[in-house]
Amino acid sequence: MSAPTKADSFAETADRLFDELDETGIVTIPDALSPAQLASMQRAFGARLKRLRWNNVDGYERTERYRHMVHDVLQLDQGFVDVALNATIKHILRRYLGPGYELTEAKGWKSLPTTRDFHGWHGDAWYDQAAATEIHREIKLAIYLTDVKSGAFNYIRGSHRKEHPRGVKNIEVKDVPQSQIAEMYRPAGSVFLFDTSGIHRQGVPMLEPRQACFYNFHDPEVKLEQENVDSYRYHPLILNAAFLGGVSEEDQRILGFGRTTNFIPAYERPTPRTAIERSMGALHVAQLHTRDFTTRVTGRLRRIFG
Ligand SMILES: O=C(O)CCC(=O)C(=O)O
Repeated sequence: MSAPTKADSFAETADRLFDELDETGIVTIPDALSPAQLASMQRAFGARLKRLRWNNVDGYERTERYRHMVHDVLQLDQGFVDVALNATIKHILRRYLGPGYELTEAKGWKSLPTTRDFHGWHGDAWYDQAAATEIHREIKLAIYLTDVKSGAFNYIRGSHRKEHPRGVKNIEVKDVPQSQIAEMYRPAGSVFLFDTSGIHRQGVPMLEPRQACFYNFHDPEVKLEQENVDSYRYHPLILNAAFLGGVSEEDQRILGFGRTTNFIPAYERPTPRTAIERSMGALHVAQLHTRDFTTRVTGRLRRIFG
């Protein structure tokens, strides 16, 4: 018998990881990021976490108490694109989701320390369940950007593909043995995949800030839940040309090049303008007027006296 080739061992490893994902709903992908990639991603993500997004400054979005959101992370650093197109991950996703799967969302957040169970047990509802004749497949890829020693991602092994995803009350899972729960305490740079129909949550308590990204992969032809259409959650990916050199045809498909299925022309978020937004806008304009006035007056004084 001839010695196994590099390609054999790659496929064998990827198939073994696929089997684990298929059986338990969750699997860790070893060595998905190099230390240099991780450091660069951490820097880029950290820059976005420095301040709230406002006017001409990029930053995080804050619509809830315990999380700072960073959307569209594929813009931020090459590593965020490379991990989505990692050969082992593609091999697994092709098998699990079928050849037409795409990356449909790439975002991350900083979770703030709290003892509140604000992101409890659930399966991710994303497709139109009334129209669905099956439990549609979706995989999330999780990337830890900080060491996670508390508030880890939790997943009930084997709970995937049992029913349409929904919120799950604590009482419904009270008899699940601890040994069935994957508590993903892991160092920064860890990457894992999970089937989002399985029951999962952000663990409590969160004792220190945690930074993590979650990517979403599914078949873009599946009809979305209306709420996700209204919020434009699965908008075409926002990409950065600097990171797209030499992408293969398959990678272009995964990144949704040219796909307009979920594009909404002239989209406006159906959110009423708040008093805070109006006041901030008015204050900002007042500041611009003052600056302009001061510049003109000092210019005139300089011309007269100077
Ligand atoms: O932040 C976490 O650990 C939980 C993430 C989660 O529940 C999700 O992405 O659906």
